Amino acid sequence: MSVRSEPSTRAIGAIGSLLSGIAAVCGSFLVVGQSDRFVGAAIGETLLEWFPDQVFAIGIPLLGGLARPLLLASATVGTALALGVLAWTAMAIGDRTSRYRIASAGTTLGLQLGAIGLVAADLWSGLVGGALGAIVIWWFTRPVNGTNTGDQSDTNSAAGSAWSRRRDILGSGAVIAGAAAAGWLLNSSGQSTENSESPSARARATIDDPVIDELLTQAKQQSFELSDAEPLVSEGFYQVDINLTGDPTITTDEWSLKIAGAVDSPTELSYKELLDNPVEHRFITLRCVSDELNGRYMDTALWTGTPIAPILDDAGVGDRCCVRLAAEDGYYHAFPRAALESGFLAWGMNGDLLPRAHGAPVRVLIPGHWGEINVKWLTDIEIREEPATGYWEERGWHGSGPVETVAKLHHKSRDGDQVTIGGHAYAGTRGISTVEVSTDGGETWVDTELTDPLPGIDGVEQARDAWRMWKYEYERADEHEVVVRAREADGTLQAETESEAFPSGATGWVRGTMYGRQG
Ligand SMILES: Nc1nc2c(c(=O)[nH]1)N[C@H]1C(S)=C(S)[C@@H](COP(=O)(O)O)O[C@H]1N2
Ligand SMILES: [Mo]
Repeated sequence: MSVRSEPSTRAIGAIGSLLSGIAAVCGSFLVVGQSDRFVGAAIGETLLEWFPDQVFAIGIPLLGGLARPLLLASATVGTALALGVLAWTAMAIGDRTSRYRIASAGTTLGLQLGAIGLVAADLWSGLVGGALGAIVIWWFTRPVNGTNTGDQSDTNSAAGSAWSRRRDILGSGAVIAGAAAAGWLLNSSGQSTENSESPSARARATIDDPVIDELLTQAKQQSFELSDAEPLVSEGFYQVDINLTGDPTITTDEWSLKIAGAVDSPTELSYKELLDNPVEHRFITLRCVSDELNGRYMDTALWTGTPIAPILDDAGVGDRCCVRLAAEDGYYHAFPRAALESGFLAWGMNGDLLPRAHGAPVRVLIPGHWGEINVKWLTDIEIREEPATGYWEERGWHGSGPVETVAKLHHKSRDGDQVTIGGHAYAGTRGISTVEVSTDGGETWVDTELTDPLPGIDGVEQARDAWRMWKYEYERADEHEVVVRAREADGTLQAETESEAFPSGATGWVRGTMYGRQG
């Protein structure tokens, strides 16, 4: 007697194949945990490859830090559904044969193993996933009306059938929960052993230098206190990178920087050797090219590291035109060598060792350029005779040049008629001289109050590549429009023409509505 003779075969088949798909995903998770060999993550990575603009230019500004977990979750759910469809197909194929259960379960195993194995490029991930998916199908293809219902067979075949299905569902649930729990346990213990050796665990490991404390204290004192704007040293530095399932973990012992390509003497520098170079602390602002005009993908930190130029000189890079940087996470970027010459190799951030999220153990910082060329987890510098393309350039962005000038309007508050507005202004190495505000829709403009420039190296010179804060206080009762614009050090006005962040960075003047006294 086949399952076909049951009244709700379709429903049972649907439930069974759905559970099979979920079990297969959990099986994959059981083996490889939350890594890039987990089938849900592999699909997520593929989606990211296919729709980078939707994810990075729309998703991240809209959803912030939730964008990537949501992408991973929906890719995982989608994968479970797709693997369920494969199991459903397998049941249909199996149905036409005499050895129904073996055929359906076997086909499920084959299809799911193949799909997971190919997508996640991992045999064991596929094998365990497919096996759990097949077990579920094995249960759901059990004939329940005949003599095969085992100890549950009774005179009332309908009741026996119902109980039997309930048992299948409970069994599948147990398989799913067991695999998920085991995967989670194995995964989290695996992570913690990794972390115990990683820079982030030794972490909060402070860099012992009183100069850092002085500089941070000074930045704090100089900051305007605006509740909706970061102080001069950001408390929550933004994070943008291509990694869906976790950032690279490289220990300082494992790490080295290779300088190769068109150089006189290819060099490999260990972490210890790098730290033997002269140490500097620099305030540097980073801004992502995908940052919206008034977005929050712009932040400042006090970075500890060493200038890169002497290191390049030692390797003998001559006057080659171009460089390509590569990182542990597979990210790469290419740009003119001249820009790299002014760069900085950072291993510290705000007095701590560089956090994992920001590129531990070492990242590069290129003054005045968009965030994307500030390669994190840097491992390779290739000096080239010819230009190359970068990860984002291959996906349509133009973010390897200098930043656009911007004045943001992040803070708006009112106390009766007393209005306070403020934010940050940044123009890369061109520097900011003034920020102007109009409260009449652009008719008339007034200068705002600016924070002193952050100190530069040696505590004298001002930081060349850091933002300033602006603030304007005035009296006004009604709702009105505010427009803000910055001037660079040489007086050049921030561009008024409006353009979207994609592909080469947002431009225009930030406008906002200041609410009136009655709300
Ligand atoms: N290795 C690596 N470096 C990277 C990226 C990345 O995905 N991988 N993203 C870049 C982008 S687009 C930006 S805006 C900055 C962000 O640096 P943050 O995360 O420290 O703010 O890092 C850049 N460096
Ligand atoms: Mo970016």
